[in-house]
Amino acid sequence: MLELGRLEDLPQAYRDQLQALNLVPLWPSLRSVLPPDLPTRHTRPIHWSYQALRPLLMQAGELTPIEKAERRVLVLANPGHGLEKMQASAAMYLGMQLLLPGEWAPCHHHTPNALRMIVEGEGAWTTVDGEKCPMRRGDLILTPTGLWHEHGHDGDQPVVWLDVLDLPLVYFLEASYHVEGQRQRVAPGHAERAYARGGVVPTRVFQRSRKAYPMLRYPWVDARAALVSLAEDQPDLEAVQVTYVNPETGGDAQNILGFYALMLRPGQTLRLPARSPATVFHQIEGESEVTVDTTTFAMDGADTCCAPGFTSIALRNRSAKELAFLFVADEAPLHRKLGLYEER
Ligand code: GTQ
Repeated sequence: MLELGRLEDLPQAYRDQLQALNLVPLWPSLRSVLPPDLPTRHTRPIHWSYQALRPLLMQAGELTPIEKAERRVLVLANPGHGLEKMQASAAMYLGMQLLLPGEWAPCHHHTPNALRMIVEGEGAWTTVDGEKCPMRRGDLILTPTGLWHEHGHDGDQPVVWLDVLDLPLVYFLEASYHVEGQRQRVAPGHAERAYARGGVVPTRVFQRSRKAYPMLRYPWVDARAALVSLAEDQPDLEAVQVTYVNPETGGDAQNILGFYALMLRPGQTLRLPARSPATVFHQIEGESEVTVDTTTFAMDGADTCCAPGFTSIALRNRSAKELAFLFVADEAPLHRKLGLYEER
């Protein structure tokens, strides 16, 4: 490879003249923006233990009333990006949100796409675009870009969920903002019922009534049953995995991030190819182990970890008897749309 000139090789007077005109020589920085063969990744393999963070989240409930927080969230920040950047990866933001009985997180919409993966508690709901979505463990609720959403809680125990947003990307694009609104009027209907059977979808006479995001809640009972059926139907299938899709198009549920549920048979190890997008894993049921290159994380219930892109990943079910279920989020839809997606 060519040895490129350094900034210090240039006369100071020349450098000063460049700076005064807002000009920068490329060659001293060329290798850092276009490194050989492998991109520079600030994302580090990081694990967040739910058992460790839960008491701090509950303490936030005592320290900060919902009126002073709007959204009471502890952000799962990747130190590789700097904690203050609140990024799990280049495009993914993760947060653990707490809502206490009787609380209400007011209605708003924003440009980043959000998703909730419910961690614990009963009786909470998110109303998205007028549809009241009950929140139960493992349920996935979409709040896509621009759709009104608010969270409420009629139960008697704290409710916690994992927020996954494409906020870092949208912020980087200088396109991130929110709009405050009024409490929504709830419309009848639960789209997950209308779309509960794969292969048959509601057919409208007037196509113009079609919604960009027809299904907003993906109940865990259905995703889990799909995984168990898939494993039974194909005993030799290695990757027992389903993708959360838009049931009208068959494409990814959201535009930027991809969402999947994965089942590991008792004792199973599953090796994934190194891929360009970063990936997040969240333990829904059972106990597993996630190895990212040479780093291994023990994943207990509700633990979350992330893997940078271009790393090889191995998933192992630590139990010889029980099934293990992981929720997976990645940046693959974004990489595909941009033509950057790679597997090695
Ligand atoms: O629940 O609407 O974690 O607006 C960050 C920003 C959650 C939310 C977050 C948000 C929300």
